[in-house]
Formats: sequence, C-alpha cells, structure tokens
Amino acid sequence: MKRKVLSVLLSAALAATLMTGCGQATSEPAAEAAPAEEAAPAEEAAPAEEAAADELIVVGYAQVGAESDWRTANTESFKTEFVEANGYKLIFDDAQQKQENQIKAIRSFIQQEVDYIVLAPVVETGWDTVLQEAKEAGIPVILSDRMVDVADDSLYECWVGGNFVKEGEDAAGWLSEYLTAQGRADEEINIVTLQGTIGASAQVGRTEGFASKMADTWTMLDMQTGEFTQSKGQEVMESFLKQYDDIDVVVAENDNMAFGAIDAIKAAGKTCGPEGDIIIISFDAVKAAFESMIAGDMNVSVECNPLHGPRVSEIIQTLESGGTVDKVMYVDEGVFPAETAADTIGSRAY
Ligand code: GZL
Ligand code: ZN
Repeated sequence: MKRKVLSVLLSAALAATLMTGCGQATSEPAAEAAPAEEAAPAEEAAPAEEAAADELIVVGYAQVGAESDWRTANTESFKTEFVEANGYKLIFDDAQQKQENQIKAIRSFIQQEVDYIVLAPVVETGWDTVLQEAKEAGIPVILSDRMVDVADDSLYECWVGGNFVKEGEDAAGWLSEYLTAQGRADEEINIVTLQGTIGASAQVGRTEGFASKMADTWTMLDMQTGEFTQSKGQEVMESFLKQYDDIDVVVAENDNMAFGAIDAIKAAGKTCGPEGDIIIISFDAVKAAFESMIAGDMNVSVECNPLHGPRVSEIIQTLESGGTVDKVMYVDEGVFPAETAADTIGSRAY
C-alpha cells in the first residue's frame, strides 16, 4: 500500500505542476501561482485517517498452518506485532500445511502489491518460481522459521529462526549426559524418532543433528513422520510399540508429537518420563511441555523459540530506513530438563 501511495502522490504533484501552466504541459514559468488557499487542489485531500491508512506498511504473511502449540504462538506473535498502532497492515494466510496454498498466498500478496512478504516455508524445496515472481514485482521476501533451498539466495532478503541442527545435537548431548548420570553409558539403548514434516528445515536439521551425535551403544530402531501433530504422533508411536518390544528412548521432533507418544505409551500399559521405562526427548519447549515434565511424563524439551513477530518487524524497520540485515539470523535457545521445569515454567513467554 505504501508503494501505491508514493505513486499517487508523485502523479498528484505532477498534475499540480501541469495545472499551474493552465493545464497543458509547458516549459513556460508557471503563471503567478494563485495564493495557496485559492489553488484548486490536485486531488481532494484525503481525510487524515485515510492518509494514515495509506501510510501503513502492508505485510503479507504466508503461515504454514495451525498444526502445533509452537505454530499458534508464532502466529500470535505476528498478529500482536503487525498492528496499525505499529504502522502495519497484516494480511495473514494459513496454508493448512500445504505448499500449494502458500504459493497461492504469495501470488495473491503480489497481486495486492504488498510492501513485504513474510514466508514460513512448510518445506525447503519448490520455491524458486514463485519467489522469482515476487522479486520481479519488487517485493522483498523475509523468511521466518523454516528455510528454503533455492538456487539463487537473492530471492529472499534474509532468514530468522532456530538452529535446527544444533537443537538435534543438543538433544543427543542431553541424552548422553543423562544416561551417564544414570550409570547406563555402556547399555545398549534402542531409540525411535517421530520426525516432523519430511523436508521441513526443523525436521531435516533435528534429524541430522541428533544422528551426528549418536553413541556407539545407541541403535536408531526406526524413524517416521508424525507431521508435527499430536494425533499423528500418537498413531506412529502406537505402531512403533507394536513392532518393537524394547524401546528405551523416544525422540519427538516437536512437543505435540511427544504428547501423542506419551498417550500411546500409557495406553499400551507402559511408563515414560524420569520415573518411567521410556525416556521422552522433545523439541519446542512450549508451556504444555513444561506441564508434561512437571506431571512426570517428559524428560526434556529442547527450545525452539517461535516469537519471530518482533524480530521480523525489526528487520522491516531496518530495511525501511535503508539499512542492511544479516542473511541468516539465529535466535537464542536452551535445553529444558524436567528437573527444573517447575522453577522455569513461570518465566516462559509461550
Ligand atoms: C520450528 C517449526 C516447527 C516446530 C513445530 O521452527 O518449524 O514447526 O518445531 C512446528 O512445532 O509445527
Ligand atoms: Zn533397552
């Protein structure tokens, strides 16, 4: 919208210049300009609120969906940041975890001539064409949360999100320390993984990071996607429990799948968590994960901070003032074990 206002104002100024030459283009010095109060305004002056509305920075946000507590917190952080009081108009699209819906949303944002496009790409591949269209339309694209794998990285301004490989490494590091503390460092440990949406940066990074730190005594029995949802996570865990009679550890690539896995374990008459038979390692560290750890069901959650709204707003303000931003910006994240969950939950922002 800001973009349009600029062109209207420029043409109005041009019209005003032409009109002082009696309406035809002239190189003659403008006739004695009538005193300002009598000059016919080039355009009916827009009422203040309309002008203010036209000054808003219009941001199109192509969100993944509403699949998890993390996603809900992420959406909330955008909806509270990108408000008129902060100088924005937000056009929000929920793609229900379908890439074709995100591509449609980006094309709609281009049609609406938004000032910025923010994309949380559901998977990493398949974006070159539509991001090229945004580039040709002169609309900057900011990536938030997950990454894209494109041939030309000039197709996006920058990316802000979690370091997913490090999250996976930190999860394996926690397990190694935990087993050592339990005197189980030399025990054969069987692990299953509930993966996130296959091809999503969070899945790719967490799987890769954990695999890179596997101990010699650990065996990854199986990996399958639970699509980052609680219901699918429960379903996959039920199948794992039927196939394997000795599962020592579940790695759930987000908290919602961990909640589903915990339900499946209990339904199978088994136990989990710090006092149970099966260790539950999760990612995101949403509030409900702290509640699960306090309830004794989950052992640890590796944080992936979703509050990207203010971060993206700061990036836009920098770009608006002609500044430059780093291509890749990681957010700070920690590892939250059950032992400290009760003390920490009160300070959690999501
Ligand atoms: C991580 C994000 C993942 C979360 C899930 O940045 O992409 O997607 O871990 C969410 O909870 O569904
Ligand atoms: Zn075992």
